[in-house]
Amino acid sequence: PAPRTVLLTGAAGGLGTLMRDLLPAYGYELRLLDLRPVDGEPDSIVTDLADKDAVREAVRGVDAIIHLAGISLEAPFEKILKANIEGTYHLYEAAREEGVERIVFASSNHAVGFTPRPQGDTPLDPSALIPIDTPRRPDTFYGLSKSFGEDLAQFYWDKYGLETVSVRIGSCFPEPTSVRMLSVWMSPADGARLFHAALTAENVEHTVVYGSSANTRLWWDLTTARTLGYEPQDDSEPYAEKLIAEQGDLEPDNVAHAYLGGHFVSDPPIWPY
Ligand code: NAI
Ligand code: 15L
Repeated sequence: PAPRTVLLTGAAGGLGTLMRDLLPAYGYELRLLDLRPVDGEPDSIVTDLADKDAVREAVRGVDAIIHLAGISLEAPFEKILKANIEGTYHLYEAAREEGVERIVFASSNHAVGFTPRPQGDTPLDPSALIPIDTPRRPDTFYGLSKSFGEDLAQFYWDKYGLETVSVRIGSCFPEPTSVRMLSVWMSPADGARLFHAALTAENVEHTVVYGSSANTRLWWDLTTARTLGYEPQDDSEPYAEKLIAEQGDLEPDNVAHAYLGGHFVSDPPIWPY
C-alpha cells in the first residue's frame, strides 16, 4: 500500500518548509522533526539526530521517511560528522529497528560536485548528459557526507532490505538565482512531484536519481527519476535572459564555473574551530 504517514526530518529548513506546504496535497500526513521548533507546528518533534532514543521514538509507526535534516552547506568536518554522518546512521538504525520500509534521502549534486560540467550547445545532446552512475567526486566535506549517505542507503538495502531513493538534489528554491542554477534548478512543485514518485514507486531497492526540473540547460540525465514515475513540469529557461544579463554567462576558464558543484569546488576549505 502507498505510504501515508511520513516523517519529515529537517522540517524547519528551507526545503522542509516548501515540502510542508506542498506534500499534504498528495495525501500524506506529515510528522515533523527538526533541531529547531517548526513555526506554527506545536506538535513537531524538536530533537537532535544525535539523540538515538528520540530518533527511534520519532520513526515509530511511520510508513516512510523523507530525510532532509542535516548541515546543508560546507562546514568543519567535526560538525558534518555529527549531524550528517552519525545523524543519518542513527536514522537508518531507528528505521531498521522499527521496520520502516522506505527512506527518501536528500543527497546532493555535491556528492558528484567535482565532475566537469558538460559543455556544448544548449540543449545538450542526451549522450552528453552526466549519467547517474558517474563516479562520485565530492567537492566538500559536505559532499562527502552525502556520498556516505548513498553508501549507507545501499548497505541497508543489501543487508536489511530497507529501501531508499537517494535524490541528488540540484538547487531547490522558489526561483533560480544564478546562471548555474539554470542547469540544476528544481522547482518546489517538481520537488514535491519527485518526492511523491520516490515514495510510491514499487521495488526501488536503492535507486539514485538527480533531482531537478526539466531545464533546457540541464547537465544530467533524469532517466532514473523518470523511471520512478517522475514527470517534471517546470523549466528554468524563462529566468535565463535576466540572470545572464545580470551575471554574465558561465565561462569555460573559470574554475567556479567548470564543475557540477559550482563555487563549492573552489571555495576555500573550512577548517575546524
Ligand atoms: P536547511 O539548512 O535550510 O535545513 C536543514 C534543517 O536540518 C534545518 O532546519 C536544521 O535545523 C536541521 N538540522 C540540522 N542538523 C540537525 C540535527 N543534527 N538534528 C535535527 N535537525 C537538524 O537546508 P535545506 O536547503 O532545507 O536542505 C534540506 C536537505 O536537502 C539537506 O540535507 C540538504 O543537504 C539537502 N539538499 C538541499 C538542496 C537545496 O537546494 N535546498 C540541494 C541539495 C541537497
Ligand atoms: C546544496 O547541496 C545545498 O544544500 C543548497 O543550499 C545549494 O547550495 C545547492 O546544493 C546548490 O548546489 O545550489
